[in-house]
Amino acid sequence: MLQKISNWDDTIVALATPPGVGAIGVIRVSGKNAFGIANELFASKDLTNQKSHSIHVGMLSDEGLNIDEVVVSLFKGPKSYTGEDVIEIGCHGSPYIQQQIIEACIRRGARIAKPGEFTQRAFLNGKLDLTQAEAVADLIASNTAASQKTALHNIRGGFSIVLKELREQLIGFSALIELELDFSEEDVEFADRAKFDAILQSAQITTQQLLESFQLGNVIKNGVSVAIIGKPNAGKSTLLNTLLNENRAIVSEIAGTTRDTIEELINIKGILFRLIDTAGIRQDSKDVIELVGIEKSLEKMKEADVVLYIFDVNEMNSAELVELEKEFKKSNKKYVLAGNKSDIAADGVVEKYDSVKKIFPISAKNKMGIEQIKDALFDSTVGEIPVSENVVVTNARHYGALQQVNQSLTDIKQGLDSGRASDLVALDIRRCLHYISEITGDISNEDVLDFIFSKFCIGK
Ligand SMILES: Nc1nc2c(ncn2[C@@H]2O[C@H](COP(=O)(O)OP(=O)(O)OP(=O)(O)O)[C@@H](O)[C@H]2O)c(=O)[nH]1
Ligand SMILES: [Mg+2]
Repeated sequence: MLQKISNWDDTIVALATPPGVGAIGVIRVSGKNAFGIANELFASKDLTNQKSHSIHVGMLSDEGLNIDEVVVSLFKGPKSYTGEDVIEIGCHGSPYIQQQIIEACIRRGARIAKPGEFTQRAFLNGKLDLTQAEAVADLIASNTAASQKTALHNIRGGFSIVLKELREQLIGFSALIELELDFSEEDVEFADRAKFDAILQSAQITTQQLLESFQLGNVIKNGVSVAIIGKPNAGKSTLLNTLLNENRAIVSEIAGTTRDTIEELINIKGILFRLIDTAGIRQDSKDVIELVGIEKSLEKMKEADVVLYIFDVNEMNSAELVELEKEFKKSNKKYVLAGNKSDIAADGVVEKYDSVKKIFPISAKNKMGIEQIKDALFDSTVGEIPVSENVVVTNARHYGALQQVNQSLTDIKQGLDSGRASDLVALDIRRCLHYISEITGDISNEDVLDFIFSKFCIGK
């Protein structure tokens, strides 16, 4: 494991809670001198004599001046988050008090932590592997039940365990091949090729399942983007407001009301959907601003994971609907068709479309058919992704490395099938192991690590 840290002897300090006024704030100190620094500021008792994992209430003061009454928690390394001695000072939630405490720590030799440095130290001290460390960032960023669940699973090493098994299989495999190489002069075959095949197959299945899970992982982490598209006055903004349950967008009977796109989030069955209300698309506009808006609508439609196409049932005709569907199919776009203003539709109007295409009759204004629209959005996107009960890959870096693992496995398999020399097969196995190690961080360069941890917030 990589063991390089710029200032290993440093003691770092940072506010671990969000900046600003709150009921309490927590300041974290980690490093060789954490206990010494805290002790100098804490007059009530000698903190260096206390048991690990204990908490102490008392006055924190600096150069004779009281700063705040605080709760100090002690964690002696290696049984701490970073693996070093860690002190957490719980103070009152005034930014002024927090600043004074941080400054007092700095005067006694600590320095401000870089973003993610606490977790980086935890990684470098072997407390977490890289996938677990990255899961810490994901957990902090989680905003739905699903993203919380996957991040927690990965912090507990869910993904690492699968990778470890894969690695062990390949190492066993590699050992046999290397052994064969050592005795190549004697033309012996130690490795049982049938067993090899079975191991390879199982490794390939695992890798492919992980790769497939990324589709779900991506949706869990980044949500689904939905472009609400339609002609002017179809009711796009009304539908956005109804889905959000608030008057977010301006609605009017004037065609061309929405000019700029509006984006808002809703949670459907634990997944975030990003709704994008757009300018109504029409061919004959002469208004320069509206034309820019229409251009934007088309762009959003292209980028979106799914298009929610809304039309006025009283103005649509079957031929147009057929044409529309063709367009979506041609561009391979997922879509949901909503026939709006069904509240003022004449009898039989809605039914007439059913022979053409499945549409969802709704009334955005009267909140009718809205649950069906939500279900349709979910089913057409998340619903089509195979649900994995196992580990879900949510990280693009992991996905990239897994693709390389998969490619190496294919190369190994081809090598074995075509009777390629064992030393060449051994090379492919090593390449495969290399990519697995890259995911867990057993092999990484410093730039990659700095990049990963710099995405954390300070204090984590
Ligand atoms: N009767 C009825 N009227 C509706 C319904 N939905 C929207 N409207 C009306 O249709 C008009 C246009 O609604 P908007 O939501 O502004 O339409 P839009 O598609 O956003 O229009 P642009 O922004 O101009 O492209 C408004 O007067 C709404 O009140 C509905 O379900 N039933
Ligand atoms: Mg609008």
